[in-house]
Amino acid sequence: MQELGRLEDLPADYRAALTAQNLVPLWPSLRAVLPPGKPGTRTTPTHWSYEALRPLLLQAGELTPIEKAERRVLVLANPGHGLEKMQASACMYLGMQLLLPKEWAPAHKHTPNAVRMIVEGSGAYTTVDGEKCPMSRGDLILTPTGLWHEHGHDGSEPVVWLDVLDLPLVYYMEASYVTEGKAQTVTAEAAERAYQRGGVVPSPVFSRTSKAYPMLRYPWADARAALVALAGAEPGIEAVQVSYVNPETGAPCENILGFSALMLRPGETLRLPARSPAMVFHQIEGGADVATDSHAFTLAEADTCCVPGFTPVTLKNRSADQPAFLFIADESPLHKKLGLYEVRT
Ligand code: 1HN
Repeated sequence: MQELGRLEDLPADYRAALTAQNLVPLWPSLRAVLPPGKPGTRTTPTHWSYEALRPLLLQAGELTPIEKAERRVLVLANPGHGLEKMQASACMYLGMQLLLPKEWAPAHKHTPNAVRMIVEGSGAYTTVDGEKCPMSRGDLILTPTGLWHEHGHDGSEPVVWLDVLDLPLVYYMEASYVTEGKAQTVTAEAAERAYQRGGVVPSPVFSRTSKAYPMLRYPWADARAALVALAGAEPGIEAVQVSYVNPETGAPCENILGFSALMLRPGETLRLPARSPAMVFHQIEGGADVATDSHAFTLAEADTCCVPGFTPVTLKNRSADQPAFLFIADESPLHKKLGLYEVRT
């Protein structure tokens, strides 16, 4: 590939004249913005240990009252982007949020899409668009763009969850903002029961729902049972994986980020090909080794890691006799919608 001219090759007065007119020569930067064969990536494979972060999160509970935090979160920031950018990858934000008994995180709505993966504790709930969603370990609760949400806690132990948002993308688009509101009136509880079984959906008076987000809570017990059933029904299947989808359309449950759950069978090693979107892995049950060509992590229960796009990943169940369960978030709906999605085998 032809080496291109550098900025320093240009006379200083010419460069100054360009700058004065808000002009920039492309050629000194062309290879950086358009590298050959594969994109450059700031996203560095990064591991966050729950055991290491948990005491710091609980300490935040002592140091900062909920009124002074609104959302008491420690952000899982990728050092490759710079910690202050609060990015796990180009388009994904991750945070561990703590809510203590009796606390209340007030209602708001915003343009970025969020999901919560519940990590520990019980008795907390989040109310989304009037639907009260109880939180327990492994549940996935959606807070899509524009829906009111607030969190409360009637239990007696700290509750922690992992927030996954498309905030870096929406912020970069200069489209990120919040609207504050007052406490919602609860209009539905456990509404996900309306979508209890795959293949049958509610059809009141023979018409299908037109709600953009018909299902907001995906209980872990159901996703886990689906994985175990899939493993039993399809013993030869390459990956025991289920996607969180809109039960009316089959499309990804949110517009920008994609979410799935994966079961590693006892002793299983699974090789994922390089794909264009970055990925996040969170260990729900068991333990797994995660390896790229440059990094290797061991995920203990409740640990989280991220891997950049265009990177093959090997996942290995650390147990020879128990399954391991992972929650996966990635940028694939966005890549697919934009026509940028690639798999390299
Ligand atoms: C947010 O609204 C929540 O509602 C958590 O719990 C984390 C991070 C950035 C922007 C909005 C929440 C968030 C957030």
